[in-house]
Amino acid sequence: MQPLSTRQRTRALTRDVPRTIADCQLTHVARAPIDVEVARAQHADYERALEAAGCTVTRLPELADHPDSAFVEDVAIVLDEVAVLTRPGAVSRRGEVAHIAQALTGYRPLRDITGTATLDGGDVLRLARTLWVGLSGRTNSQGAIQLRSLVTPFGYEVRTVSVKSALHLKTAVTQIAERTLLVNTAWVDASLFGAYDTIEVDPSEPFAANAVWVGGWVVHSTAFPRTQARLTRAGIQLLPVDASELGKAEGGVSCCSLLLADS
Ligand code: CIR
Repeated sequence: MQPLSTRQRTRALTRDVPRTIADCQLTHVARAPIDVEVARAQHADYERALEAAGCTVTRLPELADHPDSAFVEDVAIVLDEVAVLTRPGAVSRRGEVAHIAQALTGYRPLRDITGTATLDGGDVLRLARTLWVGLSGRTNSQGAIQLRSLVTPFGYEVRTVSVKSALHLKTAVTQIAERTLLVNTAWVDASLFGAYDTIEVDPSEPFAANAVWVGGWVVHSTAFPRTQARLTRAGIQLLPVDASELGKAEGGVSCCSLLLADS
């Protein structure tokens, strides 16, 4: 791992957990009571893990009218050259977009997904200059087509992948090292990512494929010890966090931040 001083800084945008989080969208998870204070404490630990990985964390203010607003990953795709504001598949989440636009102004030029296209950031996995877009219950093919037209001028390729049984593509696969992906092969066809090595989640931990790779570290939920043992054996440096309370809102670790390479 490079020493911190020679690495490019990464800014992580997070948003305070709203007091209304119990009213969140749920698709594959049964509703259970959520303790807002516990969720906030875990969210703060997550921010500390990002800082330990070398990020500068900027926490955006609470949006009490938007129960899912801590899941900032879904409302923008931030690249070095541009930020694409999404049009979330869940109607209840569309009001979050104007707020993230405000937060991103000044960091990147902004573009929009419009019309009947839908796109959730959790469905966009960037691997080098390729954006893999999961076609899911939240993201439609028009969303992928619009994203392609917005990012092609910057030299990105957009490829689509079908997502089965998972909320988002990044529920099923995330990058955990330069050439390595963490994947649940029951939910996504890993052979598509041929050039990458893969580590499969432990079969008893289907939700374990979601991780944040930043600064040479992997932030990953302690709910998945068997998968973490696999990662440790593979030499992956983990920053484990308890994300169980936000997990009740169907949030993984990646969805709680937007990472921006600071220039
Ligand atoms: C939702 O259903 O939209 C939220 N309750 C959870 C969003 C999780 N986002 C993500 O994994 N990227």
